[in-house]
Parts: sequence; structure tokens; C-alpha cells
Amino acid sequence: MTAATAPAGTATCTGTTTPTQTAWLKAADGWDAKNGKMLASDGKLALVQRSDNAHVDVEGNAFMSFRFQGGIPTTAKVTEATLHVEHHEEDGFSSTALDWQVGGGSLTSPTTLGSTRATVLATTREATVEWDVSQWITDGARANDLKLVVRNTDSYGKKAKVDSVYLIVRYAP
Ligand SMILES: [Ca+2]
Repeated sequence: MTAATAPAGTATCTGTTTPTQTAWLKAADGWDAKNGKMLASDGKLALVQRSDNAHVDVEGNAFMSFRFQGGIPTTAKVTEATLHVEHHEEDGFSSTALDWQVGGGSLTSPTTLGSTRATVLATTREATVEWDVSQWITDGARANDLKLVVRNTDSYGKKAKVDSVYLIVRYAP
């Protein structure tokens, strides 16, 4: 790519250019509302930190919440924030029973800024699905505080199986 050249006679911007930085943030802990335990203390955090077909189970009529590694300057302007959830659901899982929510606050009772009805994926169709949450996560403080909720409302108790979750944040410091 060649740098644009200002036409002669026009003013040029003399401010320094701040390059956008990208942070790839692993899950730092989670909360299983079904058994009331934190994933780290329950020995399950590693399950969602790697794409290895080892899963955590989100039980029917329950939710699991996740937080992520922070470290983004709190006043940084976030230009893009995307959540990545590698998952599948047990056979028979209702197509309208999987919801994702993004917000902040505590893992056990997170606030909700936005939500989406997630696509249910059969066991043989496991995939990493990207959810763009940029409209809600606009600065470093919100990115550092971000909570993802995977909510399972399947009335027959089918499980949602999460292989990995991570957050990618692009920001200008
Ligand atoms: Ca895994």
C-alpha cells in the first residue's frame, strides 16, 4: 500500500497516527448457574480455553457466564469487539432455545447490554461462531468488564456443549 500524498497547497494533518491494536483474550473464568460453581475452582476453565473437542455442558434451563482476560486501557476507543463461541448442541435441542447475551457486572448476575438468538448446531456441525458486539462494547472499560452469557432454555434438558470461547478487541489506545 502506498501512502496518500496531500495535494500541493492543502493543509496536512500533523497529528501522530495511533495504530489500532488487536487483543485476543481467552476466557479467564466462568460461572455455571446449574451447579453454582466457578469454572476455575471447579477445574473446568481449561475446557473452554482450547479448541480440542473437550466441552463444558450448559444444562437445560440454566446459563453459563464467562469473563475474559482484561488489560485494555479503560479509556481506549474500541473499534471492533467480537465474541467467538465454538459449540454444538445435543440432538433434539430446540432451535429456539439457545440465546447469547453480552453485558457486564458479576458472573453470577451479569447485566445485559445486548442479546442474540444463536443458531443451534448439531453434533456433527460444531463450528466457531462469531458475534459482533461492537455496538455495545465501545471502550476499554466495557471490554475489560465484558460478560458473555450462554443461556439454554431447552425444556427437555438437552445440553449446549461449548468447546471454546474467546474475545477479540480492536482498539485505539
Ligand atoms: Ca475445549
